[in-house]
Amino acid sequence: PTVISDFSVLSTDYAHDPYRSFAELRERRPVHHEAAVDSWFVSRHRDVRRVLTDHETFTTETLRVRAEPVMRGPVLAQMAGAEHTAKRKIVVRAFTGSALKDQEEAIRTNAQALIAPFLPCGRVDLVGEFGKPLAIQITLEVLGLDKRDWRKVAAWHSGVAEFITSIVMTPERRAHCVHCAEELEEYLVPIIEERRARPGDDLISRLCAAEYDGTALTTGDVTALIINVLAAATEPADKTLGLLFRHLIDHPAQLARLRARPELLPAALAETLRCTPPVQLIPRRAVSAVELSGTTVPAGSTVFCVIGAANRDPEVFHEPDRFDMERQDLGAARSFTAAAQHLAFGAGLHMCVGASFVRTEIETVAALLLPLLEDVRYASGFRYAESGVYTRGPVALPVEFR
Ligand code: 2IO
Repeated sequence: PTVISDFSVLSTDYAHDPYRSFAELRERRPVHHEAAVDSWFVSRHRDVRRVLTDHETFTTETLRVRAEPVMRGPVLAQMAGAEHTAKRKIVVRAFTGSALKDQEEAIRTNAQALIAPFLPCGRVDLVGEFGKPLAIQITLEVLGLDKRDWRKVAAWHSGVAEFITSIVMTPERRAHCVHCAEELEEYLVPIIEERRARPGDDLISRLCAAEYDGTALTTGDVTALIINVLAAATEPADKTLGLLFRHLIDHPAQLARLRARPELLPAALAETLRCTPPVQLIPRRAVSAVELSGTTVPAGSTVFCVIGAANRDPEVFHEPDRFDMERQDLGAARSFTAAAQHLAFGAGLHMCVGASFVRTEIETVAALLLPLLEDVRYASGFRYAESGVYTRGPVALPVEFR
């Protein structure tokens, strides 16, 4: 009998647990067409890598409608050629090398201050009470913005993030998100103009001073790049931290081993990113008709890379559904570089510019938390749950400790 399946990426089943659909997607619908949004969902590791690295066929043009309205201008990932190379270099410099060394201190200080009040009571929600405020505070500090504004920036950010991570959106939500972005822009513009007049050694000042093709970046260009960095550094950060602790709590033997050998932390983080990438979808536009795993995707199509499914492809990873921070086929050391096997940072020209930064961020915070949270476990009665189809992470992570 023919089984008529009504599989949909937009279903509540998929939102509840996308992981259980990944094998079926890769095996039976590796290039799944989602009619309601006229988009193609690609799930095999080989195809996803192709989509992300074949820049002739697949472009980031999708971001013009998915991001520009709330970024208030073009983001790095939308750019190409010499402009992309030049502007990407400025942002990379601000988040690697000696800049990153200085940021380590800001990361540690903020994490210490945020966790301190919870230590006497032996209980904290690692997402809502710690990870979320921490992510926004660290982002503000590294951007040279006023940390005291974190609550209002966090509220605007959530509207911006909702816009870029929605697959379908009502006109009401759309209006709300664009309004958040406009307020964020209004907040940033005077700060950018101030830095232009009196430069410091922060990213905003450096972007203002930068020239491309003989002309300086406009305040509009700088605004878009700052909102880009703000969203990219904030939205996946608390999710990654929550997911790391969730895996460690679920695997007590690996947690014990990590406590004994803290040098395994990069591997634990890399395996977290493979197993449960916080950014689950990456969109592209196919400029010409192209065949992927036997299906021809027409010219002009929107293609979503299903990163979570590609990262669990048995063609690449042995026992892919198992969390194993010491797996041999991951290569933890290169997991934060262009040679990464997992695709959590994407691949190709637009691979995440924040990979080194988030590695330092999560490692610094986890190294600080682990000794403080002795015997860490889920709070009694807590049932683990995740949300999000585009970016995905724990809804909450209330833990108890000694
Ligand atoms: C900000 C999903 C937060 C990026 C995006 C419009 C462009 C780009 C990404 C990541 C994470 C976001 N896309 N970062 O997937 O800059």
